[in-house]
Amino acid sequence: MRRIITFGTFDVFHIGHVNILERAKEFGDYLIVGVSSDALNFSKKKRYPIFSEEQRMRMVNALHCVDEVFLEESLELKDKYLKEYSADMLIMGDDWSGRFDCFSDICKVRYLPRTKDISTSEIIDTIRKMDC
Ligand code: C2G
Repeated sequence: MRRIITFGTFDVFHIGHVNILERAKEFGDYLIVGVSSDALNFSKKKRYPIFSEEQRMRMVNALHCVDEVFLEESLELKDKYLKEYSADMLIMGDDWSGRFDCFSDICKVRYLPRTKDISTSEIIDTIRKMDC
C-alpha cells in the first residue's frame, strides 16, 4: 500500500484544497493529512485561522479521498511526521516548490500546480470588501 502525506492549514476550505487533496490521493492508496495547528498559524502569520484546528481537521477528514488526519504542530517536525506515518511520498502545492526537497532521503517529494485564482486570503479580502 502506497502512503501519501501532505500538509496544510485548509482554512476557509475551498476548491483549491479539494483539488490538491484529490490529486494527491491519485498518487497512492492511503492519504494522510497534517493540518496545521492554530498556534503554528499564529506563530507564522500573526493571526489565528478563521476556523479552529478541530473544525479544520473534521472538514478535511470528511472528504472521501482522505484516510487519516493529524495535527501539525511545528514546521520543524516534518521528518518526524514523515517517519511516524511511514510516508512513501510527500505532496505539496508548487507554492512550496523546492522547500521540502531536503526530505527526499526519507520519501519521494512532489509538488503539484496550485489551483489558479483562489486562496483563503483572497476570499477573506473579498468578503471584507463586500458592501452590505
Ligand atoms: N493550494 C492549492 N491551490 C490553491 C490554494 C492552496 O493547490 N489555490 C494547496 C497549497 O499549495 C497547499 C495546500 O493547498 O499544498 C494547503 O494550502 P494552505 O491551506 O494555504 O496551507 P499552507 O499555509 O500552505 O500550510 O507544513 C506546511 C504548512 O502546513 C502548509
